[in-house]
Amino acid sequence: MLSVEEVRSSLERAGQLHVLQFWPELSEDEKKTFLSELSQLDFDELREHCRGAAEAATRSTTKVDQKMEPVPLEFIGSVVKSDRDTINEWQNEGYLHISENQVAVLLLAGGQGTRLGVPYPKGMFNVGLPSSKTLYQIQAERICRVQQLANMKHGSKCIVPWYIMTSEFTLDPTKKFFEENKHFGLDPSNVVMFEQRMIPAVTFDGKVILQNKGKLAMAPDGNGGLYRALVDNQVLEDMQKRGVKYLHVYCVDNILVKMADPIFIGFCVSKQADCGAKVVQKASPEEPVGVVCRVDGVFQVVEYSELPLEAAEQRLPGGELRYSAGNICNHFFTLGFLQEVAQKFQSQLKQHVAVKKVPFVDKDGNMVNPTKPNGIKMEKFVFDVFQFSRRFVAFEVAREDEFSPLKNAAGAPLDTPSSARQSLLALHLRWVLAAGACFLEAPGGATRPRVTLEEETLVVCEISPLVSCSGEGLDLLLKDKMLTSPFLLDEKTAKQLLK
Ligand code: UD2
Repeated sequence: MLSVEEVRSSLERAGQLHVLQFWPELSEDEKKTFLSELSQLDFDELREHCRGAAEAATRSTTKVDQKMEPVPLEFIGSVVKSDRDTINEWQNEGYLHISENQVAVLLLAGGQGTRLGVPYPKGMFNVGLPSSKTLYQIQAERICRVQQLANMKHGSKCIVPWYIMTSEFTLDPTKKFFEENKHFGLDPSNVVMFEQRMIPAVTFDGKVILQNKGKLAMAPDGNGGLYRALVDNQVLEDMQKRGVKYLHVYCVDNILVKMADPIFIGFCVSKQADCGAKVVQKASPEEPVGVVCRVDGVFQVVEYSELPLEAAEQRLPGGELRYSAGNICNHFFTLGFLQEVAQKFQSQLKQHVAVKKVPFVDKDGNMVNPTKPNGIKMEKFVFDVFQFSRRFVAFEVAREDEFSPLKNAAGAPLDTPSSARQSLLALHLRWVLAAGACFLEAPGGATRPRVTLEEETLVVCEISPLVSCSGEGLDLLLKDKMLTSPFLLDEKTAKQLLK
């Protein structure tokens, strides 16, 4: 740890001496904690960061829309438009790589989940399914199942390691939650948590913001902080040691996320891609998803916060949105590509500017909760490495099967706990009906032979990922069965049905 004198002179050189304004007022314990926080800063980097943030605040945003073009069709694969044989080929290829321990999943879970507004990591959220499972448990069980399916197909005993990027906000509670839940049946040595960096929020004139008298206002450096965190924590070395070749990277809040999706992996590998992104058709011009497109001929995602509304609203003669390839934060990378990014490009990633309301202590020592934006948070985005790809592919999937994010608290119009729960229940109901079962008694009491898909919001039907993670195998269990709502198919019920 540095001495306070060393910190003082470094801060002075970085133009940030105000950080120690309240030092004499701090208790011994507070001084110790603050000094330890400050000692970890790289002061040259801090100076650059503050300078860059202040400059970014004055810079007018460069207009991307004139340079944008949609992704040419030949770069988009589609699970929606492909025939069953082609999908099976991709799936078989994916399972082969999984069975050979070449596939890992990587969860981006360092965000603060501000919009959802719960004081714990989003992955611990329970959306109110009959099973009460949290997002983390659902994801863990999907990993178990995908391993099991690969083993059944190939007689292997494979492992899909789960890398979880956390931040200062989420690491401890996430670790504790996994321990308390015995890693949901996974071997703890195959669940690797690592931490991304935090960076200070800065005023418009380039001064670090004090959250209180003895603490900087820090925020995670965006999900593009992944690449630096991979280097900081030697995660790529761990992957290499395990023989991992392909990574499926995803964001924590999509309740429908497929883990190590064999079809997506198989598609990307068969196209010899080093980098890929799943997309869904954007639902509306305003939907808060980035669009996968080309800018100046280079593949990129233009984030929703940076896409001018006029561009988002453009339509083709048939009425479809011109920029319709909605990013769902679900990406494929080869390990080789990530190694190259880590070595050559990681430090060149673009810094995006987010202007935010950052609570702070003013120069008179008063705590202020600003009513209008007062600070800048700089963030990197995970998809900003697409531009370095040698072969990029996009893969279109069906929204109702694969995308329903939990972003907002109950009461918001979209992407809430109830919309996430309903999307999962509706998907499971579709699987059950496709497997040849029917619901005997429709809710409301009437006895009718089957429920129609239009009634799906009334039927509660949940399938444990440990029994089926994409609808597979349900015909064996459920064909011609008469079910009643609520129906929860877990491993125990599955065993009984097989008797
Ligand atoms: C993300 C995508 C957006 C779209 C949307 C779909 C980015 C930059 N944007 O937007 O294009 O696909 O998701 O739901 O990917 N995270 C970290 N560290 C951070 C910040 C975020 O790990 O410093 C994680 C976060 O925990 C979450 C994921 O990144 O799992 C996405 O973050 P978000 O929910 O803030 O992103 P959003 O909805 O603005």
